[in-house]
Amino acid sequence: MAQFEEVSQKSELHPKPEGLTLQYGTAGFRTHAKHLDHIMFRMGLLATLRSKKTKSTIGVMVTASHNPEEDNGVKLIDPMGEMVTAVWEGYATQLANAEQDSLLKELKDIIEKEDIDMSVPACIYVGKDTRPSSASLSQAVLDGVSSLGGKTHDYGLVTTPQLHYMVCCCNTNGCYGSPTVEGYYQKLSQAFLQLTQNASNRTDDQKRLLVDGANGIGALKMREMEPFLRSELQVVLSNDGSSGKLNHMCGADYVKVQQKAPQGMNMGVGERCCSFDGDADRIVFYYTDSKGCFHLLDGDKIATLISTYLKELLTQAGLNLQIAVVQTAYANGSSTRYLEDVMKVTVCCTKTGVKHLHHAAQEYDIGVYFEANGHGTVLFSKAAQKQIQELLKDSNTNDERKRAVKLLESTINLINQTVGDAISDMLVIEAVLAIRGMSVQDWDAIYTDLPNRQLKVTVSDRRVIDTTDAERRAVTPEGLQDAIDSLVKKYKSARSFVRPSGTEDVVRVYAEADTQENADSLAHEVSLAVY
Ligand code: NG1
Ligand code: ZN
Repeated sequence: MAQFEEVSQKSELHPKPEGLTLQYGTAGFRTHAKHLDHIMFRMGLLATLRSKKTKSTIGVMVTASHNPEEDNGVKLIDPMGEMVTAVWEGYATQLANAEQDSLLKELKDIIEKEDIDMSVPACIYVGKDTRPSSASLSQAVLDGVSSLGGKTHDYGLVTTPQLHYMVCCCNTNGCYGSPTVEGYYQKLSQAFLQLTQNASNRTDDQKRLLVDGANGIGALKMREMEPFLRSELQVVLSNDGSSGKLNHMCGADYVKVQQKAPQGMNMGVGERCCSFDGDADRIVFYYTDSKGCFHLLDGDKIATLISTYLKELLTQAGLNLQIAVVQTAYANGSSTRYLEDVMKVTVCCTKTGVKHLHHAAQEYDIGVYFEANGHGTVLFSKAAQKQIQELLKDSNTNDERKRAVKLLESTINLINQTVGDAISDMLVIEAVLAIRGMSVQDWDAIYTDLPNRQLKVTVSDRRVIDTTDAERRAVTPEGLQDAIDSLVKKYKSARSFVRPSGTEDVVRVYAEADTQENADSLAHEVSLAVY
């Protein structure tokens, strides 16, 4: 068949280094960019099959998020903007690891297993981040798609969540918005401007936000979006990519893990600051107090602020909808306690990786999910959105209720429900703080984080560690969990767990305790037990 002939020919231009095996991990394939050309071509092929199978547009994003600039990666985006299913992750690994001479066999195997009608047209949206390797790697994706006769739309430089948004817009016939970067800016900025109209007398100081763009795509897109915000948000951008290296001593991951401010940002005392990661799907906030002490407001604090705000609006609107917050094992113990005991919201814990949180959040009327590292969003069920719309149209709704329902509607429009989105989350937080008249210090004071520490340990084979209970307990190797348990017992308010990373060749160690010294030494002792 001609379609496979072209695959054969073109795949020779994107050869797989013999013996190299890679896995579709927590966020797709991710490794040094030099190993990825054949993976990109093959993901172009797989996305085409997925598009034919689902009769929908599929996205392919070329990025390695918070990883160093030398790395790169790729992930597929399913029709509604979500991650692909576990079965298709398996196909991705199968196709990626096929030696050159068995590529067609594996491809046909997937077509057969999924009973794919190859005459169905395919359409693939492609996006990339600002890494030097992204241009040629995304070209390899385009080659893969065209060799199977699929159509492509190359969005070029976009944030990961922008591409998720485009895919969702396309597959919902524009109901979610218009599938252009401008459409994205318009939808979000209109919602933001509507929300901030409800915050009277904001001073210029309150409108000012320092943004660390991680020297990546988020900085570029923030610049593009600024005019749409009509000075209601005055962004002071640093690490904008003009001189520094991507994610180097800056960005959300650096700030969260190091628990310190990024380099290159000129922070005044008490000023509200935030950092994006390399593909702008994560955000953390922070400030420095008058004693020079650094305060981090991470994904847990973001989830708490947003769920408090939504809960209040639901009460004002008289809507009986269930809110739940979805976290992972990395959530600070204080946040979980606050959410459960004070706010009385349902909290559930899933494995690391947004696909797990996303699925759990879909179970509720309103599911707020955030990883502690700042990756997250809010999902509103169809039924919840319908109730909100109906109440808006109901002429019997009084003014106070109407105001709350309108705020809910604009908040829904401001949130990128397809995936965590640094730009959208930033605007939501700014709007909530403005509406509630809160400073970053007020927000920080909602609860006090337990001191914590995250460490990485390099071992010969991280996969010997297997976990259970949403990764909070190690099942293998034997004796490891007992060792952790007895170390934890030595400290007050302590908790610790280990798990193999899905994006790096390391084991991650997490510990929290009553003091920073104790959290540090517990993390250190547990990492020795991992060797
Ligand atoms: P791994 O490397 O599996 O821990 C990291 C983050 C995840 C998620 C993915 C994808 C931590 C502890 N882990 O996964 O939360 O964001 O990267 O980017 O932050
Ligand atoms: Zn990211």
